[in-house]
Amino acid sequence: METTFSMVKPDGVAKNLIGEVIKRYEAAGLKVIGLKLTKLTREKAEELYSIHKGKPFYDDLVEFILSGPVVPMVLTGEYAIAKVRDVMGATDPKQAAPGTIRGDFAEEIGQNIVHGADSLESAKREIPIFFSGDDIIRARLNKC
Ligand code: IDP
Ligand code: MG
Repeated sequence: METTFSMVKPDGVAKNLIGEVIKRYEAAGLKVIGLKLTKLTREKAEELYSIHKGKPFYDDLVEFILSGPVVPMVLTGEYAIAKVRDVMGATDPKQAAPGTIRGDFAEEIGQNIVHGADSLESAKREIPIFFSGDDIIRARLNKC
């Protein structure tokens, strides 16, 4: 079992795709154990994307993620990290296969509907930016 982090980005929320994203994760066998609708602070946006600092698209990325509400979530299940990445599809929607979230709903790389941790290390770093231990433990206690 693995635990990972994903987030519906502002374009996904604006396009009413919150349910669609969650539906696809659940259909892939993943369990949602943490979930909220929130707006990022600049500090948290910069923390989430700190690994991209200095890249040409960094400023646009931070501005975009601050442009509207987001839906961060914690997911658990077998091979959760790889499953989330598979369900999301390739970073660039033009390369993303049909049947993936990005392949089906995104048009451009800067606005690609979802974020997903790319490794266990990333998940461990990203989850605490959005959720306290209590948020997730409470969900587990409820036998989610
Ligand atoms: P990922 O979201 O598939 O993990 P990353 O390489 O971690 O992709 O990049 C983070 C986000 O930055 C992407 O989801 C995408 O929105 C944006 N991004 C990545 N590469 C580019 C680029 O070359 N131009 C513009 N935006 C990019
Ligand atoms: Mg990434």
